[in-house]
Amino acid sequence: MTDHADDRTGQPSGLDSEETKIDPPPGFVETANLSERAVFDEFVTEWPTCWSTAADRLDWETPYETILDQSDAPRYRWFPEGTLNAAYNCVDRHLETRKNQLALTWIGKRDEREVYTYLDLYREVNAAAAALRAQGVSEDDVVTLYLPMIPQLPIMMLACARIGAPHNVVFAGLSAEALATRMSAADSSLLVTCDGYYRRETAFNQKSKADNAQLRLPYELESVIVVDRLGTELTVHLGEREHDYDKLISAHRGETVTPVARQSTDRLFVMYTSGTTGEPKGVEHSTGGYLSHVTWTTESVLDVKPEDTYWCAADIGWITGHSYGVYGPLALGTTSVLYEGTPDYPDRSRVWELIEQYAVNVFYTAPTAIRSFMKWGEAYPAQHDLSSLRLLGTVGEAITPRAWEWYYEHVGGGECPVVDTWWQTETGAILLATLPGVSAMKPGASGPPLPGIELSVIDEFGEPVAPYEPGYLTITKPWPGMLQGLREGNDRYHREYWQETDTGWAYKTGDGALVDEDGYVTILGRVDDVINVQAQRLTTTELESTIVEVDGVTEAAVVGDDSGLIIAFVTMKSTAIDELTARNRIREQLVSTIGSVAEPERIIFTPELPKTRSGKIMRRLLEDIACGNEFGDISALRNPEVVGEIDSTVRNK
Ligand code: 6R9
Repeated sequence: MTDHADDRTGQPSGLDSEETKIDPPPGFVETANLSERAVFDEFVTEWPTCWSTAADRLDWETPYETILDQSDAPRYRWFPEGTLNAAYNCVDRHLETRKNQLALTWIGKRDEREVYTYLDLYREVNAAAAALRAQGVSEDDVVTLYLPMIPQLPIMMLACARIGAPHNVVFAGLSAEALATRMSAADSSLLVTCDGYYRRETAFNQKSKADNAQLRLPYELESVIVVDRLGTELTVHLGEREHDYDKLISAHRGETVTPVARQSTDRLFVMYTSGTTGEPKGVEHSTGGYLSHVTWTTESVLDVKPEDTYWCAADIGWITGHSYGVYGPLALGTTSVLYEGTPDYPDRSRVWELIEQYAVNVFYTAPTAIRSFMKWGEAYPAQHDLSSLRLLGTVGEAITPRAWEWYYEHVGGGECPVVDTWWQTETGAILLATLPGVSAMKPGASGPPLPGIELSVIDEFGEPVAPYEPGYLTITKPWPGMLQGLREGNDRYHREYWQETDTGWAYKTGDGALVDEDGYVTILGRVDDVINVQAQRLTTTELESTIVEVDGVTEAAVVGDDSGLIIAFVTMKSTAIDELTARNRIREQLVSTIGSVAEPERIIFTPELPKTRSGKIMRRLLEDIACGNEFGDISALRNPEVVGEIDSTVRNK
């Protein structure tokens, strides 16, 4: 493999494309699910009919007639007349051919193991669906799931899908306040949570967070179901409308619930993500379009086959865990690995040990994890037999060529394609990636758009920019996995995402990007002020407004460094508390208001924040300081003298 001129900066390149193209390994192409280049042409000439390829991977209760209804654009409706049930597609339809195959392999934090065959999953999902019904849940009621990575989470998601109740999964690490906001915004009065969960040796109390959230809600919950995760028996206090999950499910074991036929455009779930204004947005996903797109990409981009053991390392509380940890693999009838632990516990070999032990074929993770693996060193993967691996995936942020190559060589042994998949909570499924059996890979650039996806990189006036010029990434044709709307309504949906152009509607991704002459896209990061921390999108507004609640703090600016960690720059009143106390209070405030993911790596006190003439904090400059980069143009600064001061404070620590 060639060297990269940009490796010293660690920035993704995508520029020296010719030298860095890597063809798919021939051994891989031979068995790839998709290896015909013609697929690109078909999707162009037969768009949107071509998308029936994806929809036809599902079992429909009522067949669809129309592929795409554009009459109310940009509210697009995919496969509108069709009806189907997502749980039926992920569970029931596999019973005939593979009821004894493993659907889920769960590895708990304390090395517990649990496996579910498709038949086991069928029984559990039915019992859970019957239990939800008995709790009064009807079609279209939103059920909130506030659970860590335990089997009850996918079981409950599928149980909701079975009865047509959209789920609203809230990442278990988020705070009581975050849970309450997401529940009330979704108008959800049913909660499934657990007593607590382990992080390393420590047990965390989840139920008390759920209790606190309830106190903040403007209404009373109809029912709370509590999973016992900590002990052999549930010991937390249960209120009047609170139920022990095990007892509840046991009472319904053996019952079957007919899967509810849902309209293709009916909501399968809602998922909250950060918005530009700091208010979370409730992204709603459809049943038919979403599941079609997710299933097709799991097959053609991640190359998952029914007989595979596949491990998506993302938390289910994130969209990646929904699409590629639960729905995609189960719709294909494969074995999905669910891992509750962290990659360095009990030691730094953990991931490689599990891949070897379970003979994992396809592994999908995020650059932040790959960077940790690199830091720990190649000796760890080298100690394990990773020959079962066939394909590696990455998602969540840009991967540098150096990290890409490390993953390719030291994990994939130079024989597994690496797919750098770009997509968003809103897109539901992958939009940009190389097709591993067809296209060459370019380390540092995500792929070209998938067949059927069209994009345009534009300037601030909406004009397309030249190749290699940075601009705003927009998607110019609808796609089946696209969000169906926002809980906050049509106006916000329009405002946040859509722009009318001469050729129709363009979806604004909020990412900066550049495209090379082969159509490969290099993502340059968010254009709004959102930080990706541990795969959670947090807005700078949300973090900063929390910090300034601490007594004595006057102003705060928050950036992500090049490892995706939060660095907070804070100014204090001169007469205020000492720095150590302030530091502790800021940390406490962030953790209690937003959750442990919001804990900053560093808090830097500075007399002033760098501001533009219009008074906007120059976060990009702070980011450069935090990452140790060269500063760009600082001529727009009102107070350039603070730059050197902040920079030396950062470097002296
Ligand atoms: C799936 C997911 C979306 C944002 C997105 C972009 C960043 C995701 C990426 C990537 C560069 C990739 N992002 N994949 N950036 N290369 N392969 O991550 O959803 O949590 O909604 O985040 O993540 O900035 O706009 P979500």
